[in-house]
Amino acid sequence: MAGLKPERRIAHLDMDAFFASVELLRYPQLKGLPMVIGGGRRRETAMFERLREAFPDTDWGPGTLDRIPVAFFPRLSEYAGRGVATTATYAARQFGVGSAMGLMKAAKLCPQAILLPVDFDEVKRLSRTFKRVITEIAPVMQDRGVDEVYIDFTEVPGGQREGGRVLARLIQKSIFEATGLTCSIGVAPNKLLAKMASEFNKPNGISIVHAGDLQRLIWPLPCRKVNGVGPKADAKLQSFGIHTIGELAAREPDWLIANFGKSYGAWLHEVAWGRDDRPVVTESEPVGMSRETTFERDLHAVHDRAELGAILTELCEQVAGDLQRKGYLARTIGIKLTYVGFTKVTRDLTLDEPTADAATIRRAAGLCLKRVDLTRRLRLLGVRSSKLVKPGTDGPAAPDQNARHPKPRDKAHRDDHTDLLFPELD
Ligand code: DCP
Ligand code: MG
Repeated sequence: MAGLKPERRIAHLDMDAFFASVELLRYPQLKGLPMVIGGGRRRETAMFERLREAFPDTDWGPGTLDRIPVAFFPRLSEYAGRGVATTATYAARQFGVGSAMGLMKAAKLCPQAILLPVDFDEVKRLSRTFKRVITEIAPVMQDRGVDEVYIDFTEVPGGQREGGRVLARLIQKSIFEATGLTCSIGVAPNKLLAKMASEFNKPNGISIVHAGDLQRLIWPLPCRKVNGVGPKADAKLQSFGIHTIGELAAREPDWLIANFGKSYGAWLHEVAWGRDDRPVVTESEPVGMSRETTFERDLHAVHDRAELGAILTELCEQVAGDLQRKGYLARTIGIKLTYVGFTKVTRDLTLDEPTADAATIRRAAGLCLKRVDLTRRLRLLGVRSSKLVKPGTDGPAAPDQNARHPKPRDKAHRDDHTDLLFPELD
């Protein structure tokens, strides 16, 4: 079989109830109980005060966490405020509690659930640990956030056995040994299908998908399961009577393009047929370089024009410097704004020629700024370069994996206030 290319096997690994599982390592006596993670400051202080009162002879501290009686933990029913759940254990999910749900609403569904805040430091530490375990076994890994990664199994010794199941099992076992945490893994011909497959057997599951399984395993799923079909696109699909991926696959590409635009429509057709050739991009290849700054006081495009202009120029110079130092040119330049009230907007622009020149980046960033509302006060401004190329090579150094699939862009529109800020661009 020499010379034959091995079948592409891509895994998506996602930790199970990650933030909650991190707390269970510290408090193993809570295993199996409904627990919700969310809310503000750490509430364990109150718990320790009550413990010391009830058991003054015990030295309650970091070494005795696993001995705290369950009755002493804070409950969801005691919560008052506007916080939301970041996650819930599977026992709590049975009551209908889930991510992004208001804690007061969650309390109605499952008042007895234990409520703990997120320990970000611990979450980050364990995130680094499980990713290191993976790269020691399978080096081509792409970070997708704190609790998920893509892994290319194709060239890993044993990565093809049982469609990837053997390697997936080894990774699960190694992560569990190193951290005590469980995860779920989907292995498929590409990232798109792997991402869906990792959800099939949660928690602590492995799912293997082959190209021939499309009809049986993927087509019955709702369109929303496709990473890149958001609530808006889903609502529009539903309005056409398209509920499942199979129904999407049945539509003509021309019809999809006519109704969803050239790039998104074409993409919808491809994903419905399970097609996706995006590579797994490792950390060493940057997808973009960006700089941003949060202002010391909120700024206004008109009243603080000079200051904002100077900040933008400086950010562009920093991005240009980063690109030059690392030896890249960027084809796309974008900006990011956060308004007072935390609404965020981004705009980008693809250049005819890739660049690392500060003035060119500044001009492009200025054009992007013309496409946003500048009547509102700003908290943060950022400049991002992406679609990087190494000079002397044709292709992209790394396609922009962070950007979701192309979606219809907002129409550029003129805004007179930006002209005040960037008169030189006219
Ligand atoms: N998270 C968050 N806010 C959300 C969703 C998630 O802060 N709206 C955090 C908490 C999760 C972590 O990100 O623990 C990972 O998100 P997942 O969607 O993977 O959810 P879980 O890992 O908690 O659960 P699952 O077992 O379904 O993956
Ligand atoms: Mg998860």
